[in-house]
Amino acid sequence: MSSRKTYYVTTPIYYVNDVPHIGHAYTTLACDVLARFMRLDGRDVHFLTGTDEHGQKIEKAAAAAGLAPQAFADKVSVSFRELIGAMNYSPDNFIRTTEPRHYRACQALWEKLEEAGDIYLGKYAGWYSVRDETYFVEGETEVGPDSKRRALSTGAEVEWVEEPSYFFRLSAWAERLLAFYEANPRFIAPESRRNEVLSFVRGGLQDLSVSRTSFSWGVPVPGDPKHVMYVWLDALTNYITECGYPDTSDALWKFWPADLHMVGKDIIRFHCVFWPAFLMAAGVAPPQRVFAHGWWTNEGQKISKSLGNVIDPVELVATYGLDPVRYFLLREVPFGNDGDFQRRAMIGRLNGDLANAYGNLCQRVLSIVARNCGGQVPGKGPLIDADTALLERARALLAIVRTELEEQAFHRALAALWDVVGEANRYVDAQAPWALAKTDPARRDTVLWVLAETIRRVTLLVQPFMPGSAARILDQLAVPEAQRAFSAFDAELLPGTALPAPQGVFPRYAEPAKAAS
Ligand code: ME8
Repeated sequence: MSSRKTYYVTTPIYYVNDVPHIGHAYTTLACDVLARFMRLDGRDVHFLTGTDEHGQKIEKAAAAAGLAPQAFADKVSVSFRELIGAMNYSPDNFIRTTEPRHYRACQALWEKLEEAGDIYLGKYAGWYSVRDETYFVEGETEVGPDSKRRALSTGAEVEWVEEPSYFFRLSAWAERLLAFYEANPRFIAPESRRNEVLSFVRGGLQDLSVSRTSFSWGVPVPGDPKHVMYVWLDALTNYITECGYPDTSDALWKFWPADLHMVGKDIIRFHCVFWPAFLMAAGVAPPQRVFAHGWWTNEGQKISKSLGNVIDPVELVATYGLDPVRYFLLREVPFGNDGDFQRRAMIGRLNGDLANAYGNLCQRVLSIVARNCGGQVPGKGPLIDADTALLERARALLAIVRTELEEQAFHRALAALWDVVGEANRYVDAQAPWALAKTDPARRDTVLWVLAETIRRVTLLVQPFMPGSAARILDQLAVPEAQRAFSAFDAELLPGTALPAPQGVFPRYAEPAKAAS
């Protein structure tokens, strides 16, 4: 059995009512970078994503598509699975809520909640938004000029629901939740979201309807199959289904409690209020952390199907290349904030940070080495202050990136890496290795070695963000596969190692010429 420290990271499971867009791609990308980083850093990682397939919203979408819910879910779930290849994600598993193991986990959790006295039968009468799969009290809604009632927070239409329902005694959990947040200050991030959750819980909690009777597409309630479970109780449970729940002797149970549930800010209440309450009531430890990131808009507009401005990640990758898209999404916007997708900014990052700064650094260093050093890692002579200063900055990066990623500050991790790229480019200009060729070839070799070694360190840390490009650069430095984990961060490049011919990794993006009319 492995004694390495575990790391369990999850994405939300996405509704299969529609195909994935840039927002879904973003959340999974953030998790992918963390999973890859932690693996390279020696952790025993489990990275889970998947699809949320039950509930009224899916039932309606299936009906609109003229398909049975299961057939519809099977079809749309595939488009989320295909995104894994298109975006080069590295999940360890893809879970679907229609799997038998998930029914078992949901029903086992339900029985625990019932045994604990936290579930009772009553009747729900109130507003419900199918789009959000959320209950709203009247004060959270308003009637618009079109005389339709909508939820104030999401703008989604609500409908009046009156039906027998089981309730979870959420009202009894407010104090215990507040004590839990107090004892676990890292549980909700960023800070602004934490404040939002605290004030919601301090305002008092109402019991939560956890079953529905007016449709049947869901997990049946044990002992009362006229009821299906509320889709959020079902969905949240996926995180423990994966670890074998209720079988705590399952090999994957070692991953629970999860290190991180990554979510968008729209679903924070479900993850930070309902979920820890369900788990504590069932005697299961809550997750360690929930990070709620911000919302992407498209050139200033909310991304929506009706506006016709949904950004397709596959198309984006086809236009700009996979790694530039991965880089841009995590570099452009401070993680946690809302972001506006602008093609100009995308092209600016691609040509500026990637082609001009990093790509050019690699290209010019490696091509001088290829031309002047016999296609080998150059010899390393005595170091001067400028050399050790640059090498020290590169050496310090591992600790910096580790700290930033513990906080999910992807943008700061990348900024730290690119600071060193900038420093290295200034060092090339200052040391001018091309001018040393005639006067002092030994010194020229040392300068080139310092640069190659700096590129190696930076690139080891670029791997989680841009795995394909980083691998190509490490190949050009002849860094063996076995030396790409961070345990080899301090293993320096060996002078004399044969290098393959260099090749550019980040081509500039040029707007396609407009077709002549
Ligand atoms: O909520 N910007 O699924 P969902 C950034 N099934 N992120 C966005 C985004 C945008 N414009 N649009 C979507 C559900 N997202 C439930 C989750 S979990 C137990 C159940 C991302 O398909 C963001 O992560 O509506 C958001 O939380 C998620 O997609 C919602 O996906």
